[in-house]
Amino acid sequence: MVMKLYYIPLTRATRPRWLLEEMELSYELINVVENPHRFEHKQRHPHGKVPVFVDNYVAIYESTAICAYLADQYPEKQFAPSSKSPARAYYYQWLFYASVTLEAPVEKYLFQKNPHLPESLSPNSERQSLSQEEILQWFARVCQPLHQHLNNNNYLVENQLTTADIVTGGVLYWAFLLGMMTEQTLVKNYLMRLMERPAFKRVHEKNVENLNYPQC
Ligand SMILES: N[C@@H](CCC(=O)N[C@@H](CS)C(=O)NCC(=O)O)C(=O)O
Repeated sequence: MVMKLYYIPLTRATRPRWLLEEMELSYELINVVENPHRFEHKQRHPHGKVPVFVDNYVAIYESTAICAYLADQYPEKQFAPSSKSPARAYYYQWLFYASVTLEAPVEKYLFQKNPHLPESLSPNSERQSLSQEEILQWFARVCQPLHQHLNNNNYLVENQLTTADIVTGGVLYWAFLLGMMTEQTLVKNYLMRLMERPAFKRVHEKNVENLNYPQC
């Protein structure tokens, strides 16, 4: 069975897709937006969201979990340090840092800048709890550890590309599209290097809808 990725362009689903492209694996991309029976998708994801990944063994959701699973399934591709190595601890640290700590202000900013997004995605009362300035300060704070690390390193773990960079790059790309990255020079340079990667370009060039804004 060919692996399947249920997808919407410029959502968090681009992260596992980017990893699949980096790993040069073959997969079927199923654009959920184009699916006239989108309600069927609720059988795959409890909230009808993307990404969802299906192979012979699993049918899972959560973009970071999918990326971590893929890295472990294909150890020969070397997208994760071996499970017993100390590097693995740092790999986990950055994977979780990206999807929990770094992403929080980016998502907050996205909803604040787009009041038209449905209330079902984020309650309106929540959206105005911080000003844009306060969210940008929050983002600058959570970028600090990355900034420090990137002072001496090109990548997050053992100075080579891992899944932690893909997930972090995916979050930073959203921040970049939202215009949040103004002062974080080293972090921005890191993102620019990631965006130069052919696999990243393939994912975004094949973006037929020509979107240039995160989709939530
Ligand atoms: N934490 C989840 C978030 C999933 C999520 O919120 N997906 C959004 C796109 S980024 C979605 O499917 N939105 C469409 C909808 O809710 O109808 C992940 O990382 O996979």
